[in-house]
Order: sequence, then C-alpha cells, then structure tokens
Amino acid sequence: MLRTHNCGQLNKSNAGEKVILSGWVQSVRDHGLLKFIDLRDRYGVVQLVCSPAEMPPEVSSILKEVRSEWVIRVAGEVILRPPEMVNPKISTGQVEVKINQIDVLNRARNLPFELTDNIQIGENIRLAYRFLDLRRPKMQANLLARAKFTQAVREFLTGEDFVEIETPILTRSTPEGARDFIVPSRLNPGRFYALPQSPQLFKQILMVAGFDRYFQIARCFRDEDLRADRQPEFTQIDLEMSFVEEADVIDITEKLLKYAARKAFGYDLQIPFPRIEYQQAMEEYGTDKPDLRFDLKLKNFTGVFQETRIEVIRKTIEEGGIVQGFMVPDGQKVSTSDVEEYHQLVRQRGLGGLGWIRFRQNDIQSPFKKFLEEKIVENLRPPAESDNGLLFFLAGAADKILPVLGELRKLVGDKLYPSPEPQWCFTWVVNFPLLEFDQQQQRWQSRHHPFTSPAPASIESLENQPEKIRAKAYDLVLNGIEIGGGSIRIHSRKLQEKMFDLIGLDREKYEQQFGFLLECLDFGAPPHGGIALGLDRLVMLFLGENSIREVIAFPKTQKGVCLLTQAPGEVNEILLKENRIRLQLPST
Ligand code: AMO
Repeated sequence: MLRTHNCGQLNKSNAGEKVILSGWVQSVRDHGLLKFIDLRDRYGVVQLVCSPAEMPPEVSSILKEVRSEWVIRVAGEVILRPPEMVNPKISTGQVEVKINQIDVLNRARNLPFELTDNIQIGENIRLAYRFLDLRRPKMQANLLARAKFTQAVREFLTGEDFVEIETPILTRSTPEGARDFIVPSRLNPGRFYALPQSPQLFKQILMVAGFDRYFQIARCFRDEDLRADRQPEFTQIDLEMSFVEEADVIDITEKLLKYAARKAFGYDLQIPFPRIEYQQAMEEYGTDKPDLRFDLKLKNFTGVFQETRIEVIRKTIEEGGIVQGFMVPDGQKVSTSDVEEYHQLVRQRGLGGLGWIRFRQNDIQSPFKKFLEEKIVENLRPPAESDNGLLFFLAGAADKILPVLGELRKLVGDKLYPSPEPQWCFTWVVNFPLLEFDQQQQRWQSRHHPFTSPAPASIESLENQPEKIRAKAYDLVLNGIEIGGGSIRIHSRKLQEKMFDLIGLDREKYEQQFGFLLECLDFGAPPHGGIALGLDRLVMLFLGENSIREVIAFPKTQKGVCLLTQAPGEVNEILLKENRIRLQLPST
C-alpha cells in the first residue's frame, strides 16, 4: 500500500495509529540524534521524525541521501508533539510521525529554483519547469481556487435550470474581432476548420433548438496580440437564455457572481452592480472600461476656455473640438517628474502635449501661466478645501482626446490611490453604439458581433444614420478590466440580413458563411440573449494577481509559445503532404 492517509490529514485524534504516507520531501533537518523530514502533498505538510542510529542500515543509508523533492513512502506511528513543539500554522501541527520504514519512490535532480512563494526568477524559467512551479503553495492555491470557483458556477447555473452543453472545437469562423486559428482538414483537401473564438453561433442555435437555458465552461481561441490579461486560448463562462430581455441576463449574471464569489473566495459582493451608459463612461472616464475604485472624473471645460487668448485652444474649439480634463485633489502628491511622464505619454499618443495647472492658495503654476486669463483660472479653481488641486487637461477632437485622458486618469489613479484592501468595483456599461466606423476599410463594423440586436428605438436609423444606432448590449467591467460582454440577439432573418448588409458583407459571402444561422432563424427562433464572462480574468482579479498566466495551469508566452512543450512545433513532411500543405517560409 502506498498510503493510508494524506499529508494534511493527521491530527491528535490519530495519535497511536500506524500509518503509511507518500509524498514529496519538502525539507530535511538534522538535529543531532534526531532527523526531521517535512513531507508534503496537495493536502498539506506533516513532520516525520526518526533517530537514524536506531534504524536498520538500509533505512539509515536512505536517510543520509534523501533530498528535497524526492518522492518517498514512509511507515510509522503518529505521536503527539511535545506542547512546546506544536506548530499552529499547519493542520497537522499537533502531531508528528515516528517512522520506522522509508522507501524511495523516485529521486529528483537539483532544482532550478526554490519551490517557495517568494522566488525572484524570470517567468520563462517558471513556465519551462511548470511542473515544479505548480508545486509552489501559491500556484497550488490559485488552481484550487479556480476549480472551486468553476464548480460553484456549475452549481449555481445547474440550480437555475441551465443545461451544460459542449459545442464543437473544430468549426467554422465565428466573428469576435480576432484572427482565427485554423486547422487543415485532411479529408477535405484545401479546406480548414477554424477553432471557435467563442461558442456564439452554437449557443444561439441551441436556443432555436429549444434548450431555453444553456451554459458551458468554454475554451475559446483567438489569434491576437497577447497581454497580461489575454491568452490565445482562454475560458469563458458562456450563457444563453430564451425569452429574455437585457435586465434578465444582467440579473442572473449578478446572482451567479455573488454566489460563486462567496462560495469560492468568501467575498460578499453587493448587487445589483451600478450601470453606466457608454456615452457617460466615455465622457467621464475616457473609456468604456471605467475603473471606479477612484473618482478623478473627467469634466468638460470647453465653455470655460471659449474666449481664451491661447490660440491653439481657441482654434480647436472653433473647429468643433473640446477641452476636457480632470482635477487631482491631492496635486501635491504628483511630482514634477510624474507630470513630465504624463506629458510624454500624451505625446506618444500623437497629441501636442498635456495642459496642467497647479493651484496654490492665491496663485497658480502652469506652462500657460502667462496666457491664462484671471477669469478662466478662477472658473477652474478647485473649491477652497482642496487647495492643492492639480488640473490636467487636453484640447482636441473628442474621439482623440477622451481615450488618452482615460489612460492618464488610470495611470494617475493607480499611482495615487492604491487600494489597501481588495475592492470589487463592478459596473455594467450599457447602451453601446451598435456599429463603429473602420477608417482603414472605410466601412461600418459591429462593435460586439453582428448578431447583436439594435435597440428598438434605433431601428429606423439603421440605414440613414448608422452612427446613431444603439445596441442591446452590455459589458461587465471589474476594477477597470472588461470581464464580460453580451447582448440580446437578432432573432429575425430579415433584420440579420440587414445587419450583414450594413457591415458591408455581400449576400454571397454571408450566405456561405452564415447561411445555417439565417436558415435556423427562419424556423421559429425565439427571442434570446446571453453573455460570456472571462473566467481567467475573474479568477485573476479575485485572487489579486496581475496576470491571467498566474491562474492558468499551462499558459503561453507573449509570443504564443508553450515553453513546456515548445508548441507550436514543426510538423513532419508526411503530415504536411497528407494535408496538401506546402510551406513557403521567408529565407532566414
Ligand atoms: P467577448 O468577445 O466580449 O464576448 O468575450 C467575453 C469575455 O471573454 C474574455 N476574453 C478573454 N480572456 C482572456 N484572453 C482573451 N484573449 C480574451 N478575449 C476575451 C473577456 C471578455 O469580456 N460571444 C460573445 C459573448 C456574448 O455575446 O454572449 C463574446 O465572446 O473577459
């Protein structure tokens, strides 16, 4: 037998029992006549003790050799630790196991890094030796928490009558705005599957098929540039419901998050989450992913600057531009070099420069000081109680300056107001524009995906004023990071075709790509809608991590490489031939 108990299980009620344990050697300590080994497995750590001099020679020789991370099996008796030796930090801290037998199940080479939480090594080494990295307590805890969260999601949704259904991985392209990963089909030469960017079309079809409430913990694949919160394959909590309006999807999502966050992390989320209109989010936060952990709202100062002597600003306003900015109440905490850094950021984003005014009791400091009229300064001056205000502002076309102000607001906020306690500032962003104009391709494109329903009030604008159409779409944002998005879908074939026309797909193309969906809408498609939440991002945020790689067992690097398996790898000639693929690589 390899074990009677695991390493986290023994306590004083087991005193006197004969046990067999297996696990990894965490540490070995020599204390003169006694030797201590900490034995570890997923469940915990238990202290083993023995006196090598009293052991048979074969056991003594193993005890001399045994090292960290060897896998051993021991047999012995559970004994109570003397009171002064009790370790309250571990579950087995009241006991130890006096061993009389030890077998080596496997040895381990010298480790490339220590398996503790405070390691200072590059992430690439961690990823190359992920099997060791995942033995570290933090990574074990992260993956266990993720599993617990997923389990709670399943529990909640199943309890709400959702049916878990798997959808294909080898499929056709689903447009979610990224490039597809493609897989050649040997049986259909010259044809390719696309890996799903999301299960979007299948979940809609499941509604037409009458399943009413679907969910899936779905793997999605997107060939896009990678960042700390983006992986080429990631997991969504994907839902779809029939006979619902936006409020129904929003309501069930809030309840789901409340339930799962409490069950997995013990957090008590306050629902309902606040909602903010897209337009307001852009004007007040300069982004559709507002971070509400700090205030620093943007304000419009166009009126104040209307008659300014400062030529560039007056001209900008005359040409339809705006002046927008935000006041930092604790301006004294922003150093001159910080201001310079923010100014550089603004220039990198292609804007002339950052306007700023430091308010002092009866004075100001600003690069524009000489030109700023008294009246303007007084209109901008913060209330007396925040004497140290520092105002940042930009002048220009709204669509150019708002996103930069948004970025700046986040930079300043993150630096000035780091939250000492974890904070869960969720917000829904609603009433999005349905379409956005793609300057490069000179055509309208869906902001979410082309299956999103326009808001009824906007249907009449469909053809004449596409920019005015609003979508029945909602995004969920947590601490400034988009963690979910969804919509009510189009369930009429006519409207769906109109939408494809609007985004410039010709009939032949959409019939070929989405003919199955259009046909299905013709066979009694119910009104339906849904949402997908980024599971990796949610778990990352709940665990206070900075990257989703910390909550994914085998993530890829920035270049999309798995350092453990070295995927993507080369393929042998035969396989290429069978798939009718000839490589044309640039000569190096
Ligand atoms: P969307 O494209 O907004 O919606 O995706 C939903 C959520 O998935 C997460 N996400 C990612 N997480 C990690 N790495 C990525 N590369 C990545 N891309 C997206 C985000 C995002 O909010 N079919 C629609 C949903 C619907 O309409 O029901 C969809 O996929 O947290």
